[in-house]
Parts: sequence; structure tokens; C-alpha cells
Amino acid sequence: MTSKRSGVFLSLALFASCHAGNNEDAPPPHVVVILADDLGYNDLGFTGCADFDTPALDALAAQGVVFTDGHVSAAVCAPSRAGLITGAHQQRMGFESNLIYTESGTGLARGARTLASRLQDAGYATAGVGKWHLGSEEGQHPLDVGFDRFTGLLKGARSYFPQLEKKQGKLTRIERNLEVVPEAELGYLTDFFSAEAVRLIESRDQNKPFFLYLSYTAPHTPMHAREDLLEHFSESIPDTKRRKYAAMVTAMDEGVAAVTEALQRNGMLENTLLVFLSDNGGATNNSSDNGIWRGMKGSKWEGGHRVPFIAHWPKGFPSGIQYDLPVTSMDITPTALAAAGVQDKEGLDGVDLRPFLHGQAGRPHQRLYWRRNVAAAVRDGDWKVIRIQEKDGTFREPLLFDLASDPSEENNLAGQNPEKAAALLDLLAAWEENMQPSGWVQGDRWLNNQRAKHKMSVIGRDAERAVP
Ligand SMILES: [Ca+2]
Repeated sequence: MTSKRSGVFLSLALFASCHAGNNEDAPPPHVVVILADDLGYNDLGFTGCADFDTPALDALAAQGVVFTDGHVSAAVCAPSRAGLITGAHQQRMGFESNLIYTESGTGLARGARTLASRLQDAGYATAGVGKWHLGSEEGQHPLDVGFDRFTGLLKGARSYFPQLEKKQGKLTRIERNLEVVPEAELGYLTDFFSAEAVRLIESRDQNKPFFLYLSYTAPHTPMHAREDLLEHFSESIPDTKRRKYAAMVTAMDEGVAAVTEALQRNGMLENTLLVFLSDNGGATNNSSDNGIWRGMKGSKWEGGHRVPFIAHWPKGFPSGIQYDLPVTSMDITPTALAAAGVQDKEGLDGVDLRPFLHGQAGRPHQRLYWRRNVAAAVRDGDWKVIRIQEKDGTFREPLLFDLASDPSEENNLAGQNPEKAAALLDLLAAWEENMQPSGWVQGDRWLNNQRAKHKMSVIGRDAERAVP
């Protein structure tokens, strides 16, 4: 990965020299964020997928920016979405653990500012579709935090097929602007969300710039796929679980195509800042593939938080480049706000990526931080430390990696370079001083799973998949 860097910088510098730069008088872009759920890093054509195609996402990648070192702020669904939607470390509001629906008080802090509410304040029409998973209590509903319109489910997952026999509760039913959508109208859920996104684009308020957050449940479990797509892969993908996964990702890619075409048809695509990424790495239970990255969803290994991540904006970003320095999902909000001409950056941890994509030297982030209860990590340049807390409260000997020479985190350097490990642990501790303690904690099972999966002896996909 590092060998490509000088080439990228050169192409960026050339681009910057012939690009007029950002015109602050330009009309604000439409903003579309498409989020996949538990998608593996290697499971798209442009990241190296070998057994199925993703033509729509590949086309966006080819004409946009591919972030090869793109990260989310947590390796599980809800806290990652909290970091993305607020543009800040979710730990600032104690949103560190995944949601617990049996307890009250979990989810977004009351009054939290989101990308949607900030854009709404800036005059955007805002719409959300799909999986919410950021809380279901008063003040946490999408319509309470900046979305004019919302179609989707409040929970993190549900059946992809209509549940005609079983009445759906508040969390798993599909609602449209607070009204329940009859199950019989849903069809295959991924297709329904895609069609709803297109409908919202077509019916938007044309006097305003438009913001769409399209949050698929795919390819998160349950592994439900369309029959025609399963048939399509029946010979090329012998493994039945992987076949379902391929069919689920394919349906999502079809949705991306439909959304892109709708933007094009409505004359919006040229000036739409479109971002696509996954909320965390491939999961242990959906047959996903994280490629060379060690670990899976839920871990502080790269496979947990390094995700497929692209941006496409013909009018505002260079086309067809790869950006190899670390970026984070928290950058989406400040980048979109800056592009919209919003000056207020209060409470944001991400940065405006536009100058970096137009050739500005330096790193958007010298450091990135992660923490979910007993497992934490910090990245400083190419160095990374993983810190695990044992049941008795003590910390395990840290794990130290040099990602420049060891991207797959196979060589723990903590023993031979204790000073570096200690320096990174100090950085982590300094960051933690500005964060809240976790507002709630999932059960011991999830804490113990994290302790179990961050061991040098747990290596290889089979071993990783044994520790969900
Ligand atoms: Ca997820």
C-alpha cells in the first residue's frame, strides 16, 4: 500500500495545478451517503472481489475517489453510525457500546446534532431510508434529529422478506414518516429501500439542496436473498452461504445503480457529493471477506474498522484517484458542511477532506482512536497499539504494529519496542480524558469476546469466525 503513495501524491499535485479549486459561490452540492452493513473490505469489484461483480459501485469508484485507508469510528453497528452521523467521536456522548433495547437511555444523546440537522439548518431538504439503529426513544427518532422524511426500521436488522403472519413491533416494522408500511407492500427489503430512495429523490423539494442517508441492512444477517440472484450464482459460487452473501451485495449494488441513475435523470449527479462505505468490517457470520486485513467486525484489528470507502462528486472532487492516507467516517459531516458553505464546525472531530483531495500536503489525521469498553486502539502515523482490559481491570501487555511494513498485523513489536508502545498508550489515555465513560455496557459475553479475539494466537479466518 505504501509503495503507491508517491504516485498518488504526484497525480494529486498535477490535478491541483490544473484545477481552479473550490468556488465558494458555487451552488451547494446535494449530499448522498450510502451505508452498507457488515460488508467485507474485499467484497466489491474495485477492492478485489473475485467471485461476483459490483458494477455500479465500481463505476462510482472509477470516476471518484477510492480511500484505501478509510476507517469507521467503531467496529460494530450502532456506535459506528453514531460517529458517522454526528461527525464526532461517539464516546463524547457516551455512545460506546452497541444498543441494548431492554434498557432505557441507550442511543443518541438528546439534542445531538447530526449531519442531517446541520444540513437542515443550512436549508437542505433531508431524507433518511433504511436502518436507523441509533435509538428508539423520544428525541432519538430520525424525524427528531434532522430528517424531514424517514422510511425504514429503528432496529439494527430484520427479515428481508415480508412477515405476513407475524405482527412486527415498533423496532422491526417498516415505517414511513411514522406510518406503518404494510408488510405486503415491502417485497425484498433491499429493493424496497432502493425504490424508496429513488422516490425521495424524485419527490424532493426542488428549491432546496437535497440530503439523502441511505442505510441498507445488507449484507448483515439474516442471510436472506432473492431467488433470481441465488439462481444466477448457482454454479459460479458453490458455497451456499457465500452465494447468499453475493446475492445480498448484488441487490445492494443494483440499488446503488438505481440511485445513481435517478440522480443523473434529475440533473443532480454532477453536483452530488456521494459517499459509500460500510459501517464496519465484514462480520464473522455472513461469509464476508476482509482480504489482507486481520480480524472482522467487532475487533480492533484492521478488518474490524477499515472499510470499503469511496466518494464521488464530479463537480467538486478529482475523478479516478486513489487516496492512501487515513481518513474516517467522521470526515463526511465536516466535508459535506464545508462544501455546503457552513462555517460552524463546533463539536466535530472529522476534517474537511476537500483540500487534501486537491493536493494539500500533510495528513488529514495524524492519529485515529477507537474504544469499545475493554478494547481500545490508537493509530499514530503508521504505528498502531491495541490495548485490552482484563476482567480484573488490569491491562494486558499491549499489541504494537507497524502497518507500513506489516499491514496484516502479524508481527507484534511491543516486546522489542516498548517505548513506542508506551508512547501510543499515553496518546490513547490523553484522548480518553476528553471522552465520556460508556453510557451503557452490553453483557459480559461481548466483553469476553473482545478479550478472546485480540490474541496473536487467534489468526486466520476460521479462528476469527469462531469468536463472534
Ligand atoms: Ca454493521
